[in-house]
Amino acid sequence: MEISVILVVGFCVLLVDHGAQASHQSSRNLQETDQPYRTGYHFQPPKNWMNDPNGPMYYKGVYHLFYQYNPDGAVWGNIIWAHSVSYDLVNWVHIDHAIYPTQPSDINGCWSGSTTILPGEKPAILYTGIDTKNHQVQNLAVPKNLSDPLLREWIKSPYNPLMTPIDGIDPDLYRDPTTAWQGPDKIWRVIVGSQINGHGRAILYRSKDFVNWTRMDSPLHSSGKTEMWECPDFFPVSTSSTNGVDTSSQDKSTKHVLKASFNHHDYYILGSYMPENDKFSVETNFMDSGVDLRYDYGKFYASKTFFDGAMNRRILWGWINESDSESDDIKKGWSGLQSIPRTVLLSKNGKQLVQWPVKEIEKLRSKNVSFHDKKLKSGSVLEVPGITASQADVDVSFELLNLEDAEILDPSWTDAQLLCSQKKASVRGKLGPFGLLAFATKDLKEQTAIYFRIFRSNHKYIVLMCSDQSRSSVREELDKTTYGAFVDMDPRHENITLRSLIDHSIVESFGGEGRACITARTYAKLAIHKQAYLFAFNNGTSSVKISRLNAWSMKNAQIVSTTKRRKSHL
Ligand code: DQQ
Repeated sequence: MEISVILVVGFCVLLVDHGAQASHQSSRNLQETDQPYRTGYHFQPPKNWMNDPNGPMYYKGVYHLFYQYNPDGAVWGNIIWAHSVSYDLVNWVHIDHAIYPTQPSDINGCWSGSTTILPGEKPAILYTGIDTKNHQVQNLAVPKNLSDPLLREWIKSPYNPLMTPIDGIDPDLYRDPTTAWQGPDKIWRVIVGSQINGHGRAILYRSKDFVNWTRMDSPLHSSGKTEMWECPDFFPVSTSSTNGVDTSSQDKSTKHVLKASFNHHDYYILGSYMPENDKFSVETNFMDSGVDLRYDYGKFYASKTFFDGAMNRRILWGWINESDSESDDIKKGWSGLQSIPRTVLLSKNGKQLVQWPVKEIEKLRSKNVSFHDKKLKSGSVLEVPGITASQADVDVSFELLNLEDAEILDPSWTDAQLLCSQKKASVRGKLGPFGLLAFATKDLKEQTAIYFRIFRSNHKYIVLMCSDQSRSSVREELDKTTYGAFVDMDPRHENITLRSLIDHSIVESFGGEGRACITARTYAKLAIHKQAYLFAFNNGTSSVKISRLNAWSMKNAQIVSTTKRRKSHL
């Protein structure tokens, strides 16, 4: 029997055996009544707290996502690795938890980590354990049964912990091992996030056998301008093709990306890596020279990539935290979403990454509305009718009719987020603000605006992208931070594009074909379900044209549970 047939049968048995269809049905009913903020196609567990994505991988036809999870409540605590599997990155089955405290080296928590596929197609997880002394240490776990494509059971190494906080490492600031990579010398390398003497640092280890690890004298990289680095990620991107690159690839036409999570954001830098001496020569540094490269300029943290060999692409997952309060989360019974998985590539000019939602998500598109060549005169608000505006995918392209109308950029306006928070969607401009109003009531009392403003600076045009949550809900107590990013594009040569994935309490927006991404969490009180509308708008004095707009209602992803969990960790 073919492996795919076995898997289909296996999944079906799991689904039927445990009445998963019924549980999905009841959670959908819940969503439509008491739970306006639960999502239809973003990944969520049925209940409780979720944070970082951990160890994503593709193995024998199945995508695996592990994540930091509290099995006992909707706030952070009792952290274990929950586990879900999928054929398509869209529909998921929650299976038994993979890694939970059992050993002295993880008895107080199983924190973030990564998967490496060892030769012979053998996955291995390196993760941070919190030991009996509450110290952070690094542990190894491997699948019990490699012929089970769902990898349901994991065995911890008897040699754990493999790496410990000695020789000046602070035991509270030492965590989140990356996917390891093998050099041409067949030796494995891995980095662990830390803070030493107040500075963020990627401690480098090497190993011949994946069990005995030696710390290198020099870190892979460090920065005097940041504090603790959480969840580092280090991987190659191709400079010559749009394919993803395996973490251990020896391909020379690559650059390397180092990502670190700090200050509530995921920042990255680009450079060239030489495995011969483990030198990473960077092009720019973290928080340096005004270049502030982030995966996402809104909510997006503790992300992780993996190489998907089946589709030759690198995929990025990020944790999207809530913007409401802890007591709201306890009332909702859950907290945290995962982003839609995104493909990551180097941009054509090689200066940054570009991201795009995985193609598979498009299969959820159903009813479509489209228009072409619609002029948006100054002050216009145009409804995008006939789709489920609370659960939608929108792709729009704006043509600028009078570029010479662009306002002059004051040279002191270098902080995009600050500029957006001063020039919110309600503040009239010349070329912009124009864009979309998501989760809007008919009277626009509630609205989440994602929009652009175009400025001129000497002979260049500057494109600012904003996400303004200030009117996203009549509830006052929420965090309604406005986010912003400059989009590296020249509007003389291309239209301004925006793709937004709207899903009940989240809007993930991709500007300029994925050169700037902004994710927002919103909690409309009035604009929910059928009371939510979607509009295109132009609040600038200069007209713009929608050269094309496509919007789709999105179907629910099938995200189901198959197991009756025991009360605590299992
Ligand atoms: N979350 C994990 C840590 C990581 C942090 C704990 C980042 O391993 O540093 O849940 O969100």
